[in-house]
Amino acid sequence: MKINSSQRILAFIGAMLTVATTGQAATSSSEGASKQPQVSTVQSSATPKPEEQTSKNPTDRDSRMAWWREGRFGMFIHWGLYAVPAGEWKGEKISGIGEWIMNRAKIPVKDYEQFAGQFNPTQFDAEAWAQLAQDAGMKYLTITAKHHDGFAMYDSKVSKYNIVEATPWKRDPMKELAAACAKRGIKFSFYYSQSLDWHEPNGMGNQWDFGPDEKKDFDQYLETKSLPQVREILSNYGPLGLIWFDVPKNMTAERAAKFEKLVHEIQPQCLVSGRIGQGSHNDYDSTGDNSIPVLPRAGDWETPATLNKTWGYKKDDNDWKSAKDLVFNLVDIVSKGGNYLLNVGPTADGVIPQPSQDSLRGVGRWMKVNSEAIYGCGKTAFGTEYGAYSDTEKDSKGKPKFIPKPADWRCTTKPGKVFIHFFTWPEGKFEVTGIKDKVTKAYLLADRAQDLKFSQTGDQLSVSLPPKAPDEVASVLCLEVAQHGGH
Ligand code: FHN
Repeated sequence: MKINSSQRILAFIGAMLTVATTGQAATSSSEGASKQPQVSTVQSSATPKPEEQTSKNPTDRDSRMAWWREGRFGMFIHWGLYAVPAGEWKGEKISGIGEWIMNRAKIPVKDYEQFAGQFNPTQFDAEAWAQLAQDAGMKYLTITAKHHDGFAMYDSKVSKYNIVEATPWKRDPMKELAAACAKRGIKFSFYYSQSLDWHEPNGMGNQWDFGPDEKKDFDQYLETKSLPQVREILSNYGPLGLIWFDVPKNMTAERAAKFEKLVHEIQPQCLVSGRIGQGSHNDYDSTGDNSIPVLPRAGDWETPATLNKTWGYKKDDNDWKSAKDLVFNLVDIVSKGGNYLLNVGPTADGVIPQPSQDSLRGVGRWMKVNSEAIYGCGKTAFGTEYGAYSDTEKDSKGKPKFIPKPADWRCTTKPGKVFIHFFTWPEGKFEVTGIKDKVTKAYLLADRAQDLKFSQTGDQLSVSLPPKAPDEVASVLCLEVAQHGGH
């Protein structure tokens, strides 16, 4: 196969690519989304293009976005009544992602409501959850205030269908979690499903109890539940990092603008995630679920991703990603200019499954040594490491096919430093072409005291490496450069 230089990857940087990544730890594109027949879950058409994003006052946006761009790594938590059935209804295993069980099994509202009476998470420990996020090196935490099932996981005065009024537990976990995050400098944030609400006659999505969505008074739903609940979560839990809206079915630009206005009226610093609705109302873009662009991408964006196959807890889903997979994904995403929002799905007892904890702590051990090459880092200084588009082969849509290279290494950058993350340890030396700046020093983050020999001729660099990789997950080479204009 031949790669035409005109189709070299840099020409494609910034393209809206949401094809699954090709590396060793690649996750399938929109694996959850594909199991949800009724709604489109990839919002690329509804989210602004990067140039639209930056058309808002850039200084203002830059200052609001600063913590998010610095953090790069966040915890997503899907926790709700769906953790009670945990993937099973009337003795049958229900396929698909756990938090969609009400929809997938067409459970009537009256039956689903019964799960509230069984939800008693006596083992919930806000400190332990926030500590896990901190141990993993995560800088923000986003938890479901209300998912599509319509159940508020906080003390809501707008709807009695909430964790304080409808469960035997009677506690508001969000107050405790907000405090535990604040204590650790983790930005606390809420997920809120603004459009789908299977509990309400005028919310989108429940056509088995309430008939076709087209016949519903959707604005009545927005005005009486969705907007008032968003007002509550913005008013009662201190400063929020962001609100993560999701699945903007029927969210016209006019409707989305109401949500954006409300957020900024109450908390001007709070960010708005990518899936709010049509028009330019968000601060950053969200890729499809578990979808990592194949190449670097312009603008601010984030990949939301699962640790197994589900978001909400499902007792039979044990397809856990390893710490090595997760580190690869984190590095891969940061090297392309994005953030990684990684999900845990606690049980109805209030426990984050042990395999999730183990993998996240594995990431944390790697971060202890190497986080300098993640926090505040930008895109690769190269671009050739990913592969390139073929000028002869076409994909199923007739577009040039992307031909990936083996995911041996990735690169992240920050002013004055270029980091090379090795997933396959090179024998003896690492050679690369395309380095723009003069390298002044080279060392491994795992052994900072030991300077490595290197030679540079123009944009070609060769660095001598020890025979054995210092870290079996990923070893990071730091190149200090005299000047770096790569990001
Ligand atoms: O339908 C939801 C799904 O349950 C989950 O919350 C994910 C997380 O990104 N978002 C939607 C699907 O894209």
